[in-house]
Amino acid sequence: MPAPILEALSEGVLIYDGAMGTQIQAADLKPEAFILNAPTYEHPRVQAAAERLEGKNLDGCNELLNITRPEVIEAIHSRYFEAGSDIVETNTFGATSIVLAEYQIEELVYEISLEAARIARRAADKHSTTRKPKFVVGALGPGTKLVSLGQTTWADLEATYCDGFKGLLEGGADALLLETLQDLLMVKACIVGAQRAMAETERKVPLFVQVTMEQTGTMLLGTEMSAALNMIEAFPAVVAFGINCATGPVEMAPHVRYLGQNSTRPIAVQPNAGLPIMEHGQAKYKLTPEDLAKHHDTFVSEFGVAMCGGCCGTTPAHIKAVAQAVGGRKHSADAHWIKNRHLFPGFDFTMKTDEQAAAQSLVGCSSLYQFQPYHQDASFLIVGEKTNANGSRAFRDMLAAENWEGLTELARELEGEGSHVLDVCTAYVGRNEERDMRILLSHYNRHITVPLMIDSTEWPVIEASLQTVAGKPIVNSINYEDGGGRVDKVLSLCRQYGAGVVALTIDEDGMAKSAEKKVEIADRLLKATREYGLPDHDVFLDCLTFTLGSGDEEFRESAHETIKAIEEIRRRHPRVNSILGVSNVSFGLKPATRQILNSTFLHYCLEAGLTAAIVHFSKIKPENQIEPDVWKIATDLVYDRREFAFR
Ligand code: THG
Repeated sequence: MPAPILEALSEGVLIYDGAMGTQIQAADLKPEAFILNAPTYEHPRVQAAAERLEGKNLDGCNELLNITRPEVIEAIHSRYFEAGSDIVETNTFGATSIVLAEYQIEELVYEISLEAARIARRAADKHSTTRKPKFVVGALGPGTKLVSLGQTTWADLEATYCDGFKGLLEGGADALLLETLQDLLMVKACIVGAQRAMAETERKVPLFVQVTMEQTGTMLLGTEMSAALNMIEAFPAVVAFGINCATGPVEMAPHVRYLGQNSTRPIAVQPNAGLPIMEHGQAKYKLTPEDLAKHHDTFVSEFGVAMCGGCCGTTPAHIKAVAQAVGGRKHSADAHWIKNRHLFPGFDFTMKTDEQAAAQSLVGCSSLYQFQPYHQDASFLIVGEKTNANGSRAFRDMLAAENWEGLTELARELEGEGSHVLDVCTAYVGRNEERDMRILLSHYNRHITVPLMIDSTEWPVIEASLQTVAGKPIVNSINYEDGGGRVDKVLSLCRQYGAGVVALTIDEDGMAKSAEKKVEIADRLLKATREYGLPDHDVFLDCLTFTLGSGDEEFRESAHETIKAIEEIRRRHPRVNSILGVSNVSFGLKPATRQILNSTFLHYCLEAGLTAAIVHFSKIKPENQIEPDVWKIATDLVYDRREFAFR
């Protein structure tokens, strides 16, 4: 059974409310409203805070009004319902410990959220009819600190958003909303916090996410909409996605169009009443109700927007106009999410069939800044190999010296050479891999624009890494060496934090040598990734290759076996990606020889259907830059044709 709010959403366009802050100001409250004073509060922690604060005025803390002036907040919700809102947001924009600490009441997150949800619930129940139910969305804002800039931590965010959402859930919210979000790393921490709140309260409701696009056309830290959407779609719990605040509908239009063309989830849009105009030192919002309604009309009919509302400067009059224009309208048939709706009955995104995954327009990964498609026209997904403690002396030396700036510079160089993704590994004997990953990735998160591949076999390192990089990374890697325990652990991390995964053809007997064995393990790995609901396109099968440089008789066929396996896997699982650490093929040979063998081997792997490769890209040469006789020798070596002599 889909949640009631989703059932209503499936019928047609739903109307959100407008601004809360301006309505509170208009209520012309006396200073006492911002003082916790009565010793009669239901909650012991609120009573204790009242005593401790000794009548201190917490002017500006609108969330406090949920405790001190519930009737004022309820009246505002009621005015929005009367204007035509189907949904109101709880008065909890700043109900997190980070914001409430500014008023020395950081311990009241839960109580404030609980009361806020109860207030909105009362208003919703009073205005509901069987034909037209009204809904409460428990909404938390971004707070005042940016985790990607190190101003707060993942753990603090996850904990306080979990707390706030628990109050909202227990107070009766029909759905949860994260709104006005500015930092993709924060988005992830808050989504994880929301899911924890649902698990701990045993109340599962839909989760909605809305980001804020600044006038510059990106999120505050420079994130493009494509990166935000790509990351969000990796979280099955997020049922609707959209934007609110910062600008009016005119400035939002390009983003709304983008979502209409690319989002598989219903779209929500809550613009400000235009850009603010300063008058006597005060921001004034001038967009009229009729104009807001006109823009929403376009958004709904042309871009398939499913939930319409307003943010700063919008009033019940705005909502009334919007509700009259688009309330209950059937969804436009052209929107991407509508075209694919049959794939998501009840808007349930939890298990992805391959068909559902194929509906996704944004197949790829992302950084804090950018979306990176896995499929590169006329090329392959180039994964830079040098940001690896085992793969580069320069990297290792700088890691040992804790030269984070130098390590960042090295990553920038790889980016400049054309790498689409960087493989990052800090596993180095005698050092703390997890600590090094945390520090390094917090630098890369901010300063590197391409997405990252987290190269580690230890799940605690992987989890710490997933809590440090924004966007949607790729985890490198899983295998069946230990029989499957680690596969399960790491796949559940990929699902929880939203990541793609590299899967190696290694099992209890070690690294697969023959093509048959590689294909067999690949099938087993794919069975697991599908069980965890990872779409096929987020899986990179790695058929692995041994070095041809040892001269060992046993390994002469190994490159050819790898090529055959790549071909067969491509045939069997066309949507799955494949990847190789190409340089492994030439370990032990001289640098000049390695370049040639790596280039030749990569060439044949790509012909066989390889879609991604971990390489030192500037050292890869195309066939036409290698002497034909040298190319032939390298080819003979790759395919183990025995007439050559190779030194
Ligand atoms: N599959 C997956 N991940 C992988 C590998 C793989 N990660 C690690 C590795 N293999 C791929 N990365 C590298 C990185 C560097 C080298 C080889 C593979 C390399 N480095 C030079 C050397 O060791 O001689 C060092 C050069 C220098 O010091 O600068 O060859 O197969 N999924």
